[in-house]
Amino acid sequence: MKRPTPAASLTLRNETERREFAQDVRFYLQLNPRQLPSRFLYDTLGSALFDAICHLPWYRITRSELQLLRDHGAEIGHVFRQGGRVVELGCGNGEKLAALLMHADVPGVRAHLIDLSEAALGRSVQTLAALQDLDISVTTHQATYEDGLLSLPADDAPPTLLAFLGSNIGNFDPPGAAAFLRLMRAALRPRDYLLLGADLVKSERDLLLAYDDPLGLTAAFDKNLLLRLNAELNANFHLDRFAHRAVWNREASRVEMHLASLGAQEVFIEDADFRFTLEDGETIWTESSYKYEPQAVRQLVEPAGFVQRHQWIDERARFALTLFEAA
Ligand code: AVI
Repeated sequence: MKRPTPAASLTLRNETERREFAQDVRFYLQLNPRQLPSRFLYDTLGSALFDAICHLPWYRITRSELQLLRDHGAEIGHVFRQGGRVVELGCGNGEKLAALLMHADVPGVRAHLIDLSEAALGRSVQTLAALQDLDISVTTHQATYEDGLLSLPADDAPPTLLAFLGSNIGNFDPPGAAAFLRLMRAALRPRDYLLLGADLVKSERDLLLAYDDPLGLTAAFDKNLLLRLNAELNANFHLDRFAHRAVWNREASRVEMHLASLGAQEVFIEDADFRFTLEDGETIWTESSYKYEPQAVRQLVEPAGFVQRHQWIDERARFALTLFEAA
C-alpha cells in the first residue's frame, strides 16, 4: 500500500488539508496493527494536554532538559563566539530557548522559531520578549519542520545552532529518525551545530508512570485523538469504550501508547468513508516514544554527518542533551 503524504498535525486550515487528514486516517487504520500517527495528537486541546503533562511529577523530560540548559547554557553559548543564529524546531512556549539564551551570554543573537502552531509561536515570542536585556531578534516560521528549515535566510552569518529538544526525535521510528537527521544536516553548513534532547532508557516502572500517569492526563491526551476524529471527520468513536494503555517494548526500546477496544465494536468515520470493526482488546497504536542509551544517541546521529562534541546527562531523570557539530 502506498503511504500517503502526511497532512498537517494541528488545526486543519482548509478543505485540502481535511481531505488529506481523512485519507491518512483511513490508510493508517487499515494497517495491521491498526495505528494513527502521533502527530495527530496535537490539535488545540491535545497541545494543551501535552503542556499539562510536562508539569506532571512522573513526566520529567521537560524539567530535566530545562535544568540541563540552565546548567550548561554557558558552555553551549561558546558556539556563538563570532555571532550566529539559533533555530528551534517545535518551540512550544519558548521557555527552553529562553533558558538557553539566558545562560548562554549571547546578546544580539538571531533566533528563528519553526512551528506549525501559531499559538506556540506567539507564546514563544512573548517569552523571548521578556528577556529584554539580551536584545534577541526573533523571526517566526509557521511551517512544517521541513519547510521551515528550507525557508531560513541563506545569508545569515554562521554558525547556526539548530535545537531539536524535548526528545521529539524519540517519536520517529529509527529509519524516520535517520532520515530526519539527514534533513537537518542538509539545512546546516560545516561547523554549524545540532543540540539534541533525548530521553534515556530507565526503569520500566518509571517509564510506565510517565506514559500512564495516575492523574489520567496522558490517557486524556491519547483519547482526545478519538474526540478529534469525531469532531473533524464525523466519526462515531465512543470514548468510554476505549482504554489508554502504555507498553514498554524492551526489544525495540520504546514506550508505545495504544487505545484498546473495550469489547467488540464497529466504528464509522463518515468523512473518510471508512467503516471497521475492532475485536475485544484490539488496539489502535497511537505513539512510539523511543528511549536511548547515551552512546545510542551518538550512533543514531553521527551517520547523518555530525560529530559529537559534548553530552550532558541528568542521571536522576535519565535524560541527555547532546551537542553535535556538522562535519
Ligand atoms: C512530544 N513527545 C516527545 C512526547 C513523548 O514523550 O514522546 C509526547 C508524549 N506522549 C505521551 N506523553 C508525552
